[in-house]
Amino acid sequence: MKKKWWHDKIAYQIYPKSFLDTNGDGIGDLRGIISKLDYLKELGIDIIWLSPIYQSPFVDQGYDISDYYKIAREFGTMEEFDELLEETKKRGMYVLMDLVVNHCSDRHEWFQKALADPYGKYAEYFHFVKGKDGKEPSNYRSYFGGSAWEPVPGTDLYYLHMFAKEQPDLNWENPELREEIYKMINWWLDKGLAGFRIDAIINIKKDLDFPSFEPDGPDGLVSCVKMVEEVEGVGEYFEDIKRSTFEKYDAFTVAEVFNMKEDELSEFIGDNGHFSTMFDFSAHTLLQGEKGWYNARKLSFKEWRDTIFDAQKKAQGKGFLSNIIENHDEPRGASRFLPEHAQNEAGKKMLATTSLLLRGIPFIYQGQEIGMTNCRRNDISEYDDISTKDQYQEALRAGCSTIQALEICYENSRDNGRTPMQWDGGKGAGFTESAPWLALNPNYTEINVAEQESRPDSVLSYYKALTALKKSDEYKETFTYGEFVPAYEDKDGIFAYHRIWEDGTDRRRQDILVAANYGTEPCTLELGAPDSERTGIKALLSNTGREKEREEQAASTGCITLESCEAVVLCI
Ligand code: TEU
Ligand code: CA
Repeated sequence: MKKKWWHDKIAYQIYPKSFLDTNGDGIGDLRGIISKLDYLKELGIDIIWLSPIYQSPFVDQGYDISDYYKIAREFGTMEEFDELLEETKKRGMYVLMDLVVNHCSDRHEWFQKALADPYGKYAEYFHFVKGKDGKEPSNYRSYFGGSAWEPVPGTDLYYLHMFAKEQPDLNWENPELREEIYKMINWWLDKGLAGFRIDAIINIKKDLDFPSFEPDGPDGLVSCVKMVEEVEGVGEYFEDIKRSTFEKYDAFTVAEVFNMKEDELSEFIGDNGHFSTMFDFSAHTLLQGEKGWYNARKLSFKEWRDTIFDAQKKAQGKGFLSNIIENHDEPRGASRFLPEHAQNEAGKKMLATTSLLLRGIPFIYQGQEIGMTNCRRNDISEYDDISTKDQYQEALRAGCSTIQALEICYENSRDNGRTPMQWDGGKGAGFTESAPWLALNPNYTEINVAEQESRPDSVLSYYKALTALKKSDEYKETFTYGEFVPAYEDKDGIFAYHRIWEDGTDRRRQDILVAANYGTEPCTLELGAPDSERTGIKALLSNTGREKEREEQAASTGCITLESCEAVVLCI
């Protein structure tokens, strides 16, 4: 594999609205981000991905862009953005923007012009399609519920929106539209961006016949994803984008891809792939319900671990995945992936250990580094997220009580990841001095940065140790390029793997074992016969401060015992 500048980097996702408010309007802002760059640097972060900060009516929290060339007033000014870029450069850091080009906002000038002249040039920027027998052109359900078609007033046309009706889909078939988008991407890259996280990109290719499919729900509709799965040729668009933009700048791109066809991985993220990398969502999609959140599946440890292992094995030798525990669309990983008995600091550190040292680029989501958790609400009106509101109704329609439906939102809501960052234990959690745009998780009094910064055994301190280890001169090569080899797969509750690196030229070899016990009982692992060239086993990190103890045990018995919720990183 060709070496790339971003292979050994650690990334961090900022959800700007909830990061830090510096002007007292309850909304996070660019100034807030600038003021925390040293915090991120200390955490070991190289790349910062900002969820959308463009001008937007915020129907879908900025994923509905009304002007791609403007910074949302709520977040600050273009001058502040330039300052942010400059300040990150000073610190040797990189910035990614969110590229949302499957759709824009219905308030975007293009869409406004299209509505004003539904048969004119700008209508061609969207999918304006004639209805069938006075009804929608097809039976697609949008991702946020209801028909994916909305009437164009005063005509027999409908426009397509795979997400909210305020997010009309762009017509990628139109070369003029593509040129507009490329121009915009290059404009941002010229400013000095390192690249983009690319939103919902698999959806850009449509079957222009818009065929209807067998309904998959009582509403008589079928998820619009069905059309995406059936249609061929999205890769040609991806190549066109890459050649016209990213490639010229050696930009880093991380794609949000669901529903990729099996066997396309190399095409997507290989040496000459469409993108630098893409998120591994395999563990997240595993839990998705067939019908929605209300029938989301319960997690079995083994299935979860095996799914991650599978994704790792498939990517090996092909490309680099980007590994996440959570993001702004997902519940908090500490609440979702940790079994009840492990929902504590040791458990959170264990989850970090097994995730961050996988092969690939780790993306830490804001608040994950202090172990922020899901947040319970008492009424649906306390939620903001458009998808949560839809899924709540969906659960009620399926026969759930309001209490059950709220429980479902507690477990699955996208707002779980969007509650404001918990900087300290004071009023407003150090996030704001006024009322936050979305209510804080009340546990900020216990879980917050200030408390954890002052405590060497905190989750935050551990994250710092973990990123430092991953980037250390001595082990960096292995953590970056080392082969991923699963271990002790037959042991109940054990999540373990080796990272093995061999340098063909000077015959150096490093074998690092990452092992964690997600079970409730202690478990002993045999380390195998010692290698003749081995100079001794070294414990590089332990989430319970047992480095010495495990080293001695390994040296004297050839085994290590992991207590429940214990994780250890050994160089063997
Ligand atoms: O998400 C794309 C997407 O497919 C989501 O519907 C995802 O499946 C869902 O959020 C899981 O609950 C991206 C963004 O990450 C998301 O925030 C936006 O709402 C969406 O695109 C539309 O831009
Ligand atoms: Ca603000």
